[in-house]
Formats: sequence, C-alpha cells, structure tokens
Amino acid sequence: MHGGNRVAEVLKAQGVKTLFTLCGGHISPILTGARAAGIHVMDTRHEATAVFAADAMARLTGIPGVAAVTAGPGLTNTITALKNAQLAQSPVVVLGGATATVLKGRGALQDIDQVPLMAPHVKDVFQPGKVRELVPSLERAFAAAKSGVPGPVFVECPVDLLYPEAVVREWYGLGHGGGGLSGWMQRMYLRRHVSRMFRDADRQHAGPAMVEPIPTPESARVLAVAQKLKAAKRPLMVVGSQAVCEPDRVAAVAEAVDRLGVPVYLSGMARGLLGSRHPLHFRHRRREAIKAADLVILAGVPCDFRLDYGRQIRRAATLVSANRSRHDLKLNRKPDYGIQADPGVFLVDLARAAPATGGAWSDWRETLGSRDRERESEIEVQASESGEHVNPLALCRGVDRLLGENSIVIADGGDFVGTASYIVRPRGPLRWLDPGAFGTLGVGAGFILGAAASFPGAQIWGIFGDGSVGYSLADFDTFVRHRIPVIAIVGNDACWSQIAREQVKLLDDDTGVMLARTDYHRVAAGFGAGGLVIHSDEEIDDVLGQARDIAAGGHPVLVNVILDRSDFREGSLSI
Ligand SMILES: Cc1ncc(C[n+]2csc(CCOP(=O)(O)OP(=O)(O)O)c2C)c(N)n1
Repeated sequence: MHGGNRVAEVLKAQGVKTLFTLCGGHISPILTGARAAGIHVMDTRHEATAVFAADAMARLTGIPGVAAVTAGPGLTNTITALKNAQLAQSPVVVLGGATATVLKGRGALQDIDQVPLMAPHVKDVFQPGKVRELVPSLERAFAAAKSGVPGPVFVECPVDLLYPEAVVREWYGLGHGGGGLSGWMQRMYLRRHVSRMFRDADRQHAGPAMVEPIPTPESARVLAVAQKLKAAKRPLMVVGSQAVCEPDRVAAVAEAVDRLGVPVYLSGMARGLLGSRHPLHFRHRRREAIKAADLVILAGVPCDFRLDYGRQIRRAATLVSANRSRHDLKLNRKPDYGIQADPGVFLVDLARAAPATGGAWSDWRETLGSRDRERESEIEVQASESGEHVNPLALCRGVDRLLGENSIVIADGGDFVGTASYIVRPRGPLRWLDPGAFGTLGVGAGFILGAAASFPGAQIWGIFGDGSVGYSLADFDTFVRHRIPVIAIVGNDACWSQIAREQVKLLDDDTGVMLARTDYHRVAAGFGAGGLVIHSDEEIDDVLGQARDIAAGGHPVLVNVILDRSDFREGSLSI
C-alpha cells in the first residue's frame, strides 16, 4: 500500500466517484491508487478543465469535487478555475504534486513555492509531511471545503509520500554504498529522514465522511420576517446558487418557495428550481420588478454587480437577506433583516412560519405576469425575424423545444449565452451551470465532464460562444475518449460580440475582437466527435434533432451555428 493508495482510500470514503486530472510523474500514484480503488479517473487536456469539472461535480452532488494536478506548471494552470470555484463557493479539493521533501527549495524540476500561490484562492492549505499525515490531512481538507461557506482547498502532496517505500529508498540512493565518510553520513541522514517519513504509515485509516452542520437561522428572526412578509403588498424573492448548495435538500427548498407564494426570480444554480413553468416564477424584467417591490428577500444572493450593488432595491423597501457568508450578507447594502444561515434552510423555516397565503398578492403577480408575457411576445417576434444566417433567438428556441426532462445545460460564452439564458428553460433545479460571479470564459469542457460524471445518462447541452469554445476544443478529445455524449452548440458570429459591442461603440475600433468563421464542426470531427453545421433558420429543428440522436447513441457532437451578427457600427466590421 503506497501513499497514492492511501489518498484513494480517503477519496472513496468521502464518496468521491470520479477524479479529474492531467497526469504528471509527481502524482502518478494518486491516479493508479484511485483506479485500483474503483474511482473513475477522467484525464483531461488542461488542468483548468480538471478543476472546472471538479467544481461542477461538487455543485451538482454536494460532495467535494477532486482534481489531481502535477507540481509547478500543473498547479499554476489551475488558478483561474480555482478562483472561479472560490467565487462560486464550490467545495473543490485540489491535490497538487510537489517535489520530494528533502529537495524542496533546492532547484528540483517543477519545484516552486506553491503554497503562497494557492493560499489566496482557497479556504485552507494542507501540507502533509509524513505518510501517516496523508489520511488526516485529506479528511480535514474535505471537511473544510464543505463547512460554513463552501469553497476550494489545496492539499500539497510531496512525491516521496506517494510512492512505495522501496522506490523512495532507491531514489534516495539508500541501496548503495560508497562516497567515503561524507557519503556514509549523508546516507545516515537520509535513512533517518525516510524512516521518519514512513513511520506508523499503516496506523491511519480513512474514516467515513464527516457530516458538516448546516448553519440554521434563529427562529425568532424567521418569525419576525414572516410577520413583515404578511404585511407586504408587493413582496419579491431572488433565489441564488447558495440556496441549493445542498443538493439533497433542493426538493424541500422548491416546496417552500411554492408554499410561500411570493413571486420569485431564480439565478445561478437555482434556475429551474420550480421546473420549466410555474406561476410564481418570473423570468423577465427583473430590474423593474425589484424596483417596484416593497419587500425583497435575497436568498443566497449578494448585492453585487448583478443587483447594481443593491441600488435596484428601493430605499423604502424592507430588505431581507439570508446568506451563509457574513461578508455577502452586508455587501454594499445592510439588510433590515440579515440572516446568517443557509438560505435554503431559511426558506424552508420561513415557509413553516408564514401563514398560508392562498390567493395573496394576486394583483402584484398579475402585474409581473403580464410583463413576462409581453416580453415573451417580443421574443417571439424577434425570433421570427430572418437575416442572412441563423437568428440566435430562433436557435435557442429550437434548443428549448428539444431539451429533455433529464437535460443539463452548460453555459460558456457572452452574448449568445445571454440570449440562451432568457430563452432556454432548465427543466429542474441543478440543471443549469454557468461560471458564476467570476464570469470566466472557458468553463465549458470541464463543466460538461463534471455534469456527465455526476449524472451518467443525462442529456447534456453545452451552449458556447465561438470565442469561448476555443478554450474547450482540445477537450473534445476527452469527450471522445470518455464517451461523453454532449451536444455542444457553438454560436458562430465570428466575433467576441459581448466585448465588440461596447468597444466599437465607445472607441470606434474593432482591434482584437474579431474572429474567423472557423469550421468548428470540422475541428470536433477531427477529434472523432460528430460535427454538424446550421446555416439557416429552416435547418434548426432538423440538425438539432440529428445532434440529439448522435448524443443519444453515446457520442459527443458539435453543432456549428452560423449566426447573424448585429452591426456594432454600421458597415464598419469586416467579415
Ligand atoms: C477568461 C476570460 N477572458 C476574457 C473574458 C472577457 N469576455 C467576456 S465576454 C467575452 C466575449 C465572449 O465571446 P463569445 O464566446 O464568442 O460569445 P459572444 O459574445 O460572441 O456570443 C469576453 C472576451 C472573460 N470573461 N473571461
């Protein structure tokens, strides 16, 4: 049993089913150990993809997602994905290789001071220095990732803790003599070092996963909010990702929202919480609705840029905010009722405390409903406008029509994804994944892998901008090797539109924002995936249907959708 087996033993005991990685000599025993323990090892083409995948799996299953990456450049390649997980409050465990304990700081291959690099982006860092410390360090890492405000952690695993003792002794040259007195002394020192490193290695065995307590609200505070809610004329709720960070409790949260009877907007991972259609769920004109509300409940939603730093909420309105994070609770605007607790539990408790609402707030709901319907009709008209190529709204409506009940949608891009987000209706909770507050392009491939590993058999759609898909293209190789039957839709407008739009308007210059009409379907085909193309609105249903069938047969497929591009400045952009 080597250190890699011990690491795997902990992963298994914590309920980890898949380990995401890109290999390196420093971590080989973790990969072989995981495989031997029956953990599926999914090897990617970029370390960021491995961490994005671990992030997605954590969000979807509630069990910390795990990525193993090699020392030095393997680790530095994870930083963006790690920061993304931190901002999304996603419990990820990054296992990083490191040089041998005696070689640290002595110019070994890929040896850099890794901890200061990782520390700002994680909740905690763990550095086992002996084999017997591997198991407890990892167990503490899992607990830290899940507790309080969830987030990523880093475990640095020196290579000589991971390999079999005999191999390590050989590396340290302990099998040979020679070198005179100084050689003898050096060998004595190293022998002692290795013996200390391996001493009592067999004493530690992985225990079951710790159940982290869920922070619950004080009942008096909940009752006070229930009273306030009863008196409200135009209450509104915004429910965000943190309210569904315990996947086991999502159904109870949905039931509570339904029972409360308060009009609701859903964001992040909470999208789809009430299914694809529900009378309390409004999707459009959120800003207007928030401005008109006299009581706003933010469940796991901070007053950040997405709510204009809190300015969208009227000063006179009562603001109730429930959040696990003390910082997020008060960010930019102090709530009248700040509840530091799990927002999902808060909603469940509030629904119990609030009197049954029956037909309450029906005028208010009707006002919001008519605005929603008005916007839907506008979209319908816009979707039917034909241009030279494909209308992005028509395409997204086509995707929405084909979306299965077991589908998960992964969003990675700018304007095209923005369009998809108000047209495509996730069929249930935890069925829409976007990067979150960090707004990171490039999450696509990793999120697809994480979703597929979490729900084998689910229908997985990737909605990409043509700029964003560039980060994920090499991982079509991963999709093919691991038979990930994703339907990847690429909105090809030959442009980084979301940026071009503003840059051209403000600076009258398109430097750096244009792309080519690349044949992304051929790139995917080159990796062995299916590749289809849509040139016109008339082809949408037929080609999307073909793509769905390819995926249903177990193969990945990329659909390159040639989109119309809006003129940022009439006649100025060349394509
Ligand atoms: C890693 C990263 N790099 C750059 C950006 C800045 N950015 C935000 S949206 C966007 C354009 C996205 O273009 P594309 O994926 O083609 O989608 P489109 O807007 O064209 O639909 C860019 C470059 C970012 N958010 N993340």
